[in-house]
Amino acid sequence: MHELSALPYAYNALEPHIDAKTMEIHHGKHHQAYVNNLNNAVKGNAAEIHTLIDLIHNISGYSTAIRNNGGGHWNHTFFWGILGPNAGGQPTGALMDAIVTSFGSFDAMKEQFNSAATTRFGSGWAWLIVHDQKLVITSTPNQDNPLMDIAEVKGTPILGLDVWEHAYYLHYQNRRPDYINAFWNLVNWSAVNTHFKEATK
Ligand code: MN3
Repeated sequence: MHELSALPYAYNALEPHIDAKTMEIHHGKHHQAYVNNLNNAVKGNAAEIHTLIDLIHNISGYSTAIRNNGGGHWNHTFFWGILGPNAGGQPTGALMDAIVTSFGSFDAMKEQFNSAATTRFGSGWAWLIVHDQKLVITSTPNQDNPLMDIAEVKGTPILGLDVWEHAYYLHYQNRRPDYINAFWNLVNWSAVNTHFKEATK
């Protein structure tokens, strides 16, 4: 049985960048629906005994419902974890060094990430991933992610941004670039650094 975890902060904790109503609907309705639909999709078949991460890694072997809802569950759990109040700024240490090595500067990485997030047509995600011990920016459609065996660019996500309209439409309407800029004020670099260490050890 897959379960929705409580948010690690209050619904209004990310204001003014992401409003409380958006967070309440995003976590309590959208994420909950991915969890419920995933449970329904695995019920009584071979997928039922597997962990979420096992399903994700071998997603080509499962149904579209498991791909969409398993991806939705994994992606949102990851996303809540790399956001936080009193966050933003820049990373330090080995992560900052890796960003400079891979992109030239922190701002150049941001620019490339923003471009991936802005140009992802329709619904999907932008990612900063570890790929062959290097940092790479990519994006995926729908609820796919770079851990999936079907991903065009595979790797381990250390930062991700949900660019589905449900993530920003109440407050930003059609202004996806404003939402993307606001996102940088919420990045919990300490959590991103933990993912980076895990992915490069
Ligand atoms: Mn979402």
